[in-house]
Amino acid sequence: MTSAKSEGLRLEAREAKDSRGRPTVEVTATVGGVSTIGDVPAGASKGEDEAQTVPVADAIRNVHDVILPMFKKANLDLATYDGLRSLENMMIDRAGENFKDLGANATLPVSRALWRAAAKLGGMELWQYIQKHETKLAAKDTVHFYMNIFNGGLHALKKADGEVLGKDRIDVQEIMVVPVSAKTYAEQLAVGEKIDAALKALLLAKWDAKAVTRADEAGFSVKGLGDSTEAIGLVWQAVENAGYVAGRDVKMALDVAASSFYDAAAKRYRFRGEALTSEQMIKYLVEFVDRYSGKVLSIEDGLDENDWAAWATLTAEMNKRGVLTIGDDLFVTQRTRLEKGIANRSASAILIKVNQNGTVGGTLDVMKQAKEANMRCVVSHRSGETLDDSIADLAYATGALGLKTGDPQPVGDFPDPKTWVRRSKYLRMLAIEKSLG
Ligand code: 2PG
Ligand code: MG
Repeated sequence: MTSAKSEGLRLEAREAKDSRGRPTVEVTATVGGVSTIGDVPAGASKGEDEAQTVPVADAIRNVHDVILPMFKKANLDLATYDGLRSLENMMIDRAGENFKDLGANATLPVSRALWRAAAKLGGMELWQYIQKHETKLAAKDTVHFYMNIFNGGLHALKKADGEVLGKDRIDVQEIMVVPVSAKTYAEQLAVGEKIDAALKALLLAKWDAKAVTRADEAGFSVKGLGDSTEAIGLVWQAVENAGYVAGRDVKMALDVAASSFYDAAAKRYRFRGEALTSEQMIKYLVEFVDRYSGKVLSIEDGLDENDWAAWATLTAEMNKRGVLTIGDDLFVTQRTRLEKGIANRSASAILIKVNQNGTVGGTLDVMKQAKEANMRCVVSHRSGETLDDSIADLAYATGALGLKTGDPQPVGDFPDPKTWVRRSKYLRMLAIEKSLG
């Protein structure tokens, strides 16, 4: 076998486009006779403490002029787990405070490509490689698909057209269906597709076809339907029309993305045309959960990312009702914010996004930290995605509670596989399942 020492590593970075057509970074790594690709997605509703990015041209330059020479000089063996992790750590140290110097859009594509390369060098799939080396995280639990079929918030709002949240588009960013009685991943995907089709029929029966579109994460949005409560009702109706029993076969999950409509100066949530206090926002969520008792699985970012005290209250209320609270903007997949959240009992679960963290290894470390604190993990895409499907491997290897990666993108509506930035991750889960017989 050719040596996998980083002295002989090649890294080629270039500009690529994400699903919103915005420039992003893609890296090819070549080492020890294998060649792999890694890239980086982008969010629209971002937490303020996410790992920072730099302009794409700077990120590309940082890969070629800073990261690669550093790796060559270190001359570590990528065929060993230590080698991989040491190289990643060097990159983290060099990246500066919260990745501001190198940019997470330089470090993450490199990290992803290296993890894939290391797995390949060991003759393994990425999920197998993670399980082998991260024994504390390895688990066999069923991963639930968090399929976002009704889009709102910043993922649906057309600001340039003067649209207003709560009037033209719903405030809640994501209404997700989670098939809980399906026995296989293939079945989970099929359930999601059926509900997607049922929702489409429902919406087209009520609204003009021109008003019914698909938003950033491929789920539906309706121009002029601004009431989140009404949209939630329609999704339940679609679940039923598709032939499923709410609560038994399918549960609902929301990503409220409350930071995106929180007015920090006034300390009010601009929600459904009103200005709500934290207590009133909690009340809305508690009433929602009570109204659909036994049918709601989790609520993500129900409150603003810095409304720490209210988060603890919300989580206590939801714990009583068996509903998980998930911190996304709250934790930004970072150790220090998660530490604070664990100490304050702010949430019962964490959303995991590799680009919020900056590296794959760093992300796994945060997942370990969450697991040790008995918190669940939901591995997530970003609203601006690529075809990179490695988050499925991450979810599978760790037996995460969920894989949140948008609408199932039924083939009838999405005939071109190049558009399958959401579907490709679900398909990766099916492929893993199939490979295991
Ligand atoms: C979220 C994500 C993904 P964005 O808020 O959870 O659904 O959206 O990537 O825009 O932050
Ligand atoms: Mg979120």
